[in-house]
Amino acid sequence: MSAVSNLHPDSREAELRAWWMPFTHNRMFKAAPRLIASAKGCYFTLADGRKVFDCLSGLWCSPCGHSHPRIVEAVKAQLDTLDYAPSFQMGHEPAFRLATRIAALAGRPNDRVFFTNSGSEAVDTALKIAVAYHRVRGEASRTRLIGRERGYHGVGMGGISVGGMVANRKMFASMMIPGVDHLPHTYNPAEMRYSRGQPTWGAHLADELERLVQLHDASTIAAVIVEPMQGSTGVIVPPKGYLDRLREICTRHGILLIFDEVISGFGRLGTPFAADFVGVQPDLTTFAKAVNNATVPLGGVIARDDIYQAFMTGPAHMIEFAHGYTYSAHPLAVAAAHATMDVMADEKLIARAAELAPVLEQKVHSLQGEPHVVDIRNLGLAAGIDLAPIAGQPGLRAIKVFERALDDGFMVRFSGETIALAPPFVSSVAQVEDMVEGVRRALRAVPA
Ligand code: PXG
Repeated sequence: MSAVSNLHPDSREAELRAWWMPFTHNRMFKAAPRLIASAKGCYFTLADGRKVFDCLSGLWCSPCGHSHPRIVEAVKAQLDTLDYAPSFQMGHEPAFRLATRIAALAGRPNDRVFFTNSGSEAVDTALKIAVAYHRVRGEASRTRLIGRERGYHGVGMGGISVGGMVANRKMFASMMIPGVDHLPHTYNPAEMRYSRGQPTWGAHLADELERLVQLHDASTIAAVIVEPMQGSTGVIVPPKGYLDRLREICTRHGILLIFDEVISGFGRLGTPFAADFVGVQPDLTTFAKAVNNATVPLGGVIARDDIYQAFMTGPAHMIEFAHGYTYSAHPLAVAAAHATMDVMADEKLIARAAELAPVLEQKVHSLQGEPHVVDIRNLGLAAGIDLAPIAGQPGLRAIKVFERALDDGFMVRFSGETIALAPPFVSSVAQVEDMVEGVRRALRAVPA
């Protein structure tokens, strides 16, 4: 693919040299850079002036569309009032109000919210809350954490320990948290290929948790963490009844259940949280991304009130939980979150995601039978399309489809051999349909 760049070829190498880019093939990128110049609504404008449709809402994080005027205005106004406020031993009113709003949106008005700056920090915070919670209650032996194969929980040391993406883990084996187990992932193509929404097969895989309890004893296990819908690994949809069964086993054994809702939180499934979609409440919920349309980094953890209360012992002048970040509840991030929640409420964007979900489902499954396609999955306003690899060159097929689609005006996301789609909630029906047609053209254009 031709580069998308306004840099002069003679100076390009020097200009791109210093930034070691995240989760990017740096050499391939810098040889043919793809630069974004600006964004508005559902479109990015590339450095060469072309507009491309944002098929993944940024990285799952900008459901209201880019530079929404109300969010931009709120952040600008905040800058003129309070650019920064320390959150250790001091506080600012909008942050308290935001915590109240988030707990209310989650349908857990008595619960508590701890702010971080990213999903990775939210995950590590939730794991720390879980382990510390058992300790403050006098069950210090509960330290074991259970994640899931193919899980993505960010890149902190806790997150990669409970995560299940081998490429993110293998270099750091020596640094992993000891005492972590993994549940099997729930993807079984023979049983669920081309399922629409939640597959009916697979609830029994939750019983693997019971097996781990029998192996280690419940008195050693602090928490289980799962993404209700696995996003990064390629939109793996929870089988019907699976999360209910995890909940039941956790409750029976006093194990905390953590839902990592960094992707699914704030409307992606057409409900405020995935917990609402599946009708299963976790004890701790992580969130980030869409909470403030990704305008300023923000994440956090929602904790059951009694988890918070368990920490509130000892002398009142003692810090109950020795944890937090310089930028926890940063005023700009908080202002962006209030504006985002206002926009979502006033424009009924979560309901809009629910309305668009069947449009995406119908359309994306029409790709069955197109070249290279070996499976299609969907839930809410998200879909994953698995491609057959090019022999001996894993991952390259999806890159080729990505490049073709970008040339054609659609910025899709590829991860491994999966194309992921999660358009902004403000997309029109026609835009969702055009996006899938763009993928179809890209699939047909990539040689066998
Ligand atoms: N938990 C989950 C479930 C996530 O999806 C994180 C934690 C980490 O969040 P931060 O803010 O630290 O990146 C994530 C992040 C993709 C993609 O293309 C997904 C993520 C990030 C970047 C790309 O699927 N998820």
